[in-house]
Amino acid sequence: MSEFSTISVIGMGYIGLPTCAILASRGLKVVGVDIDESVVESVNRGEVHIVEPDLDGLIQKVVANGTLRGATRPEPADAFVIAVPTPITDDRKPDVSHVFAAGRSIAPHLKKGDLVVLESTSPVGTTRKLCELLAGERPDLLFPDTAGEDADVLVAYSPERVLPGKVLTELVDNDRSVGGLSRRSSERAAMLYASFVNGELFVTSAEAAELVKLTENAYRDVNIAFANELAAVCSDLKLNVWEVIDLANRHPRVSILQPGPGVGGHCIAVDPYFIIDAAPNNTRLMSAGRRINSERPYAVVKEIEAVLDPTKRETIACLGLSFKPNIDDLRESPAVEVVKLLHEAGVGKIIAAEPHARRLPKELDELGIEFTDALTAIDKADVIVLLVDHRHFSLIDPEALKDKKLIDTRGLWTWRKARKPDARINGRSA
Ligand code: SAJ
Repeated sequence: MSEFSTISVIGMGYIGLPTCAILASRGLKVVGVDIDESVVESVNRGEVHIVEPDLDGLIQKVVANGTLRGATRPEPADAFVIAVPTPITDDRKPDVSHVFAAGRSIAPHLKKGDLVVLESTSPVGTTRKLCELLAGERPDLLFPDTAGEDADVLVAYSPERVLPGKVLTELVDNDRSVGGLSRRSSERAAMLYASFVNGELFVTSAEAAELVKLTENAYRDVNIAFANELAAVCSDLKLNVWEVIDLANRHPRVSILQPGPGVGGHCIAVDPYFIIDAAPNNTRLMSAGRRINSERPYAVVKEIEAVLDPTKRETIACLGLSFKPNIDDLRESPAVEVVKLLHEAGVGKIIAAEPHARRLPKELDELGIEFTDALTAIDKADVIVLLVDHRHFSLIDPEALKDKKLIDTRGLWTWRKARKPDARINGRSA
């Protein structure tokens, strides 16, 4: 099998763009394709449209040296990597229409020997359906779903599993599952990833690789739900959940995650539904986990309401809007949900602060929520609700919080920062 010379990455979002950059940095000729013209234009100027550490410098470099170029339509290549969004519909069914649209767009350019790899998080069976679609569009070529090892075009699934904020290192260092629709498909896909992955590559079936990806995120969701359930239990029993978790985690086989105002982002809060949809009668735990996590913002609002003085209209400062610490991504953010629910409840005057954003997201701006920096918000507020454990907030002087009512949904000020050195009795300091 020959080496690859040109790779086409379909979709230049949170995964596609860093993948373009890494492939191009290994000397491969990469064409990044996106239907959004503004994305293509910005990439061709050597700029990035997403926030990810070190990505800007790398994109600038590979565009300047001509190894990466953006285009709005696919062109012939030796390998096509599909990294497009797979959201859920309003009734929580997987929406794989972008995957199939990408398939239709590359079909006319396929030739004998080409590889197609799907990376998007997908319901089990999607890679096979994609292959059937390609075969339907190109009856002149043989595909592995029917021709097996005699196929002209090779098709595989290999999920991304990188953590936003650490994408460039995790793309290279993480192990990867590679699931081909034939042995040759797996081998060819593994060869592509071997060009930039230092982690191990594990070959399996496309269907197993699809479920592996969904399982990783469903596992984390259920584990966060456990921490969130424990937070509710501790609230009933008037115990500090952070202390309980901290101490339970001293057990060598216990590792409880952190509770918070809910689970956000575009992966963990979404992917379990792909499994639930496929096996509704056997996913009671995952469904319960989803419910527990989605109900968290309501619990936070109740907690806020409980500390408000009913005789006056108090000011509530909501600190942090992103879906997790130290990033600017507000997608599916439980913090935004809390602010919206508070507004709906009509209690108090709400001020929001998010050090990683220049303005409020439209959905909150339209509600007339005030937006300021954290210190101003704290200064004006009677109640302070910490929604995201940004590093920035851990630097706030505790003096500024004195005499304020605090709801610390992340345990940043009330436990992690004020870790109890006096909790040990064996003389060692914490
Ligand atoms: N969260 C908690 N408590 C915790 C950990 C997280 O409440 O102890 C919340 C976060 O605040 C956030 C949400 O969960 O709202 C998700 O954050 P995350 O950091 O756990 O994960 P993501 O969504 O940024 O990235 C996940 C990762 N998956 C796993 O760790 C299994 C990443 O590796 C995947 O590549 C990514 O989903 C994806 O694209 O699927």
